[in-house]
Amino acid sequence: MPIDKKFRSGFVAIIGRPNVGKSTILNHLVGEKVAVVTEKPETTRDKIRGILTRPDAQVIFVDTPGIHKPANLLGKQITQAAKDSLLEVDLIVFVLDVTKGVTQEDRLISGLLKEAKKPAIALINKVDKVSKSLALPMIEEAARLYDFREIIPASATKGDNMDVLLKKTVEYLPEGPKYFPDEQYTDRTERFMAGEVVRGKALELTREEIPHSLAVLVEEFKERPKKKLIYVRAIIFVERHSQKKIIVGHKGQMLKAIGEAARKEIEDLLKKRVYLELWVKVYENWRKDPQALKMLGYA
Ligand SMILES: Nc1nc2c(ncn2[C@@H]2O[C@H](COP(=O)(O)OP(=O)(O)OP(=O)(O)O)[C@@H](O)[C@H]2O)c(=O)[nH]1
Ligand SMILES: [Mg+2]
Repeated sequence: MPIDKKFRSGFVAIIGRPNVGKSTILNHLVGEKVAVVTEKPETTRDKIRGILTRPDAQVIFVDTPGIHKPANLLGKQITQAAKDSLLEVDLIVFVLDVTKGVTQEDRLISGLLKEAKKPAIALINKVDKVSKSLALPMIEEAARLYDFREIIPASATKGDNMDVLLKKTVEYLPEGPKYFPDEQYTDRTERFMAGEVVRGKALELTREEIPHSLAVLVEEFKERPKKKLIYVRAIIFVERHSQKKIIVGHKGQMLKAIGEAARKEIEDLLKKRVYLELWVKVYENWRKDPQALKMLGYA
């Protein structure tokens, strides 16, 4: 390696429709569970930065909410957040789902790419689910959407071609400074991450009934050095009483399961012991309420 090798750095937005695997890709590249992944669309609601630092480069990946036709104020605000992120990055990774083909929403997003006029890589994800003969025509179709620098078929869950994505990403970044210290892997606070884990577990464990009416507010996040643990109190908001009943479950079993799974994952993430207290509250139509969105950090 030449001694004067340049240090490259920059911001890379990961965009795409809901559920194509953006957060899975982020987590894989950064090597930590930075963003919540579930099998349900519209899991990610905030821009979340995941940071990868190597001797020769620092890449700040920006995971974004899936871009879709918004059905309410929450949807509008999160789609807008994804669109805004295109303006502040050096490179865009546009993720498509090979099992769905190129959809109407993908075309809408390629329109945003044309407006942003930024270098972009297309990542055709989930190729582990189809035969090669299906992936090839998808690459050709994707090539017609935008003048991509690269089109990479990949599987984020299997890790296939994630190394290629990273290699190409670094190649397209400019020379630049180290923006974050070596050990930092996200710009989000531990408090925020704890809330996200709770939301993820509640989504995961309750299946279809609840989908998007869930929000989590971390009311208290306190280190208790004497007891060597972190005390977390969080409220799970739902929109209706019937949903509250599902979250609490028969004799509180569901809430207990959510709490236990979330506590374990928060402990893994923060590498500290955690005491987690969960409450469930009904907040009617919070997704249409500007004040609620503000309180929950979505505005
Ligand atoms: N088979 C397969 N499944 C994948 C792959 N990548 C992601 N998934 C699954 O797809 C689902 C959605 O993944 P996410 O990473 O949450 O997708 P997302 O694009 O961040 O979704 P939103 O946040 O809702 O926009 C999860 O069940 C993942 O496990 C892949 O390469 N192959
Ligand atoms: Mg996501």
